[in-house]
Amino acid sequence: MSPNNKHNIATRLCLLAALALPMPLYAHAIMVRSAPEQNATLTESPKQIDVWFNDKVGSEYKALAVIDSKGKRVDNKDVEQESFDESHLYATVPTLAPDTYTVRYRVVSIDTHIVTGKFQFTIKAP
Ligand SMILES: [Cu+2]
Repeated sequence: MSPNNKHNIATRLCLLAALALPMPLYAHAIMVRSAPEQNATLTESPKQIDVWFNDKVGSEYKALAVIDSKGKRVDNKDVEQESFDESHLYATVPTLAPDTYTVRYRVVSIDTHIVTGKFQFTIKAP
């Protein structure tokens, strides 16, 4: 079994444990909120993208990218973690044209697992 497979199984077991326990001691990070919200339709560009997790996440290996419908990365590559709320990451964006954008994120959970995910939002001309 490759180390990769072992990691995947460990991640699944962890996810099951997280679902089974109401308050896991070492949480597997799950995104619980974002701004813009998942699948939101906006009439003007946001100034930044925010994501919040169910627990604080590691300060290393954090990543947040905004990608337009053609696959081009458009954010300012300046992801930050809020110092007084370590569950909160944000990155700024330039003024975005009407399009559907995909936000991709990667963080390290307190339980040391790497968590990745994505969501979309749309900007429509007013
Ligand atoms: Cu985990």
